[in-house]
Amino acid sequence: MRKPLIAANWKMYKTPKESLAFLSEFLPLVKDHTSSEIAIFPTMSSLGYVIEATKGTNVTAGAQTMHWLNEGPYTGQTSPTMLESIGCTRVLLGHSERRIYAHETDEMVNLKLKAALEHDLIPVVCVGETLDKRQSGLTEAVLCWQVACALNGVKGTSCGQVVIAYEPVWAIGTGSVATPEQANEAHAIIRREVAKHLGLPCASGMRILYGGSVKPDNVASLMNQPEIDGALVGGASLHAKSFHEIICNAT
Ligand code: G2H
Repeated sequence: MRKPLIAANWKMYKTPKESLAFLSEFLPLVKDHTSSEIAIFPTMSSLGYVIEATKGTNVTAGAQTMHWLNEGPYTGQTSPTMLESIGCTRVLLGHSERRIYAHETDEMVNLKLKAALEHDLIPVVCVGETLDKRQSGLTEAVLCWQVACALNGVKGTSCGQVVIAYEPVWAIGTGSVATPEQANEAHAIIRREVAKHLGLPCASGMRILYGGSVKPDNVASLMNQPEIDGALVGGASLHAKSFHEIICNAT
């Protein structure tokens, strides 16, 4: 049985003060929630504050990206060791906005995934096709390629914590959500590919989240699909009430 994970990706929104204001409204709303795991990925400047404020609660926090090395002359980067040192337990990898604007490649995502596993950071690896690729009938090829690259050299024995997020690029922040059936089909493709690399037990235990214009009114139909194990929520996670509503409607 895969426990759902509902995660907020705050992208480049919220100062530390705004992040803490969100939490003071949000934490009481979800304090008795047990049917899914809840995670928040704030900006790097808010991460330490969010980790401190969520200690001892049912909400965990993670970074939106990281480098794969522990230290070095890489201006602007944060390492896995540094994340570990502030009590960070999760990291988002390969989000399409990182792939597009920071030129993150499949090879980098793979290095980051292996580094995350070495440091006991629970990775959420994002994959997804562009509209162009979908319209050219290449959705399956893109997803299998991205999953295969990300998992290259990862052992089935260390995959227990890996989460994958399917985020069709054409559905991100656009309001055009994938239909539940489209999403389910993509998740099934991803799970089959994971099984090829890491074995069936690992694939059937792995959580695959859907991301892309998730809202309080569409999350239930997505979560009703057998292959969908949670959601990665951007815009609708920025307000405590709507993120709480998503969490309630998801399970
Ligand atoms: C996809 C998603 C969160 P939004 O990027 O990762 O954002 O829900 O705003 O489409």
